[in-house]
Amino acid sequence: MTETEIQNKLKEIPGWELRAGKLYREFKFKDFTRAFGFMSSAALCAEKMDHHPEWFNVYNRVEVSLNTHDADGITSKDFDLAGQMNALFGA
Ligand code: H2B
Repeated sequence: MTETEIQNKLKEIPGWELRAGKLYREFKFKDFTRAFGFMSSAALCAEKMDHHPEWFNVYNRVEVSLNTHDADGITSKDFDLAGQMNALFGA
């Protein structure tokens, strides 16, 4: 996807931005249990899609970076997973 295509698609998925060539969003939760529950659900979505996030968790915070290494860039799969994560998060 071109930078313009990416910027246009980003408008459809609240909270996500382009950072270092990847789709990036920080999710914040009430506590660790909720953060980890989100990660468990997202992991099942990711596995089903065979598309896996790069992520970092400390306590109630989950930082997610998405790209498609097979394509060396951002593809519709990244937007698909980002949308599913937003749906799980509820925003
Ligand atoms: N996840 C992500 N984020 N990008 C990929 O290119 C990718 C993946 N490729 N998960 C898949 C697995 C590939 O390596 C396997 C062999 O299908």
